[in-house]
Amino acid sequence: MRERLNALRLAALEQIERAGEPARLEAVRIAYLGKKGELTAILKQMGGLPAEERPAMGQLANELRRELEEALESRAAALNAALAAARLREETIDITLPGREQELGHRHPLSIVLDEVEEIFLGMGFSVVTGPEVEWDYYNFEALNIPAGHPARDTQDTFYITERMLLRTQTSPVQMRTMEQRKPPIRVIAPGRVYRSDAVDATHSPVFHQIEGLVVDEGVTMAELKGCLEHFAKRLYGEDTRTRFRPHHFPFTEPSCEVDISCFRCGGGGCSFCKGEGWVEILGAGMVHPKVLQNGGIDPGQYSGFAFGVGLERIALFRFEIDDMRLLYENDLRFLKQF
Ligand code: 2U9
Repeated sequence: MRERLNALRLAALEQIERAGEPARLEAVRIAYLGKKGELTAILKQMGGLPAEERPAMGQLANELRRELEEALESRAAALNAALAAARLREETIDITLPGREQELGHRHPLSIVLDEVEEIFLGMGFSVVTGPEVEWDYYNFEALNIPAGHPARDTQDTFYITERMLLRTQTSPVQMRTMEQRKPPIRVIAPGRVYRSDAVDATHSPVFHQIEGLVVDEGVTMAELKGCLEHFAKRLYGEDTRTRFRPHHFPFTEPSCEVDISCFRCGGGGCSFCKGEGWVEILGAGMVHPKVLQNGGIDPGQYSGFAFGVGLERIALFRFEIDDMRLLYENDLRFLKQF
């Protein structure tokens, strides 16, 4: 029995030392010390020994069990330490590496100009209103004094969805809806995307942005229109900017005008930008047509109003002296980073 115990000791210690992972080590423990393990089996045979040999063999077997338990424990500790060291090595962070630079984005030139324009009108007591881009023919045309057969309704100019539904060609339907919903005094601006069936070139795009304004109250005259838009032009282009109101025609306003400002490039002396004129056009405006007030549920006998429309792209091109509208839509970062 002494030889069997010795042979078992050598074999077990070697297997413990060779076990390269905790699961393998546990298998070795079960093979020797488990309920059906080899050492357990020997201990069970102890009863068959002559009585005088039993105490010495019993002591030997118990010492071997303790030795194997200790060997298993120290091997387990060594394996766990090696695993922990490997994980530490794997998860090491090199804090001496240079950091990755976070690029900070910024606003698009159109958003910059939109914010500026909104700020100017908010300062004059206007509030911002918005509405749907898919509109009824009624709000986009009919209510605005543009009846069936009017050239603006041509499918060459307008994207129709059905016979009665379209992509709005101006933000005016938002003001139409505002008049239906609110009583005067009304003082609103309506910024947003509008759609026209145009081919893309340096000054045209099938999608562009407008800001329209509407003021309705008792006793509103052309003088208020002029004062308001003069203030707007000076705030946007500088206090030295002069304005010029030229007669014009729009179906929804009467009288109507176009507003020019003194050229911001040459100060009005004439240059290639203003084609020698000294003036550049920035917006259209007029006194709201009585029929349009009526369509909005407002009595033109009691109230009057003025309205205006600004093309946001045009303002942005002037403001940043850009000569091609396509640059605003191409999302070329080399261009956009300049603002
Ligand atoms: C209501 C009544 C009147 C809005 C107006 C203009 C003049 C105008 C153009 C500017 C450049 C469009 O983007 S553009 O091509 N707009 O000249 N817009 S008056 O008049 C309204 C609007 C709504 C209820």
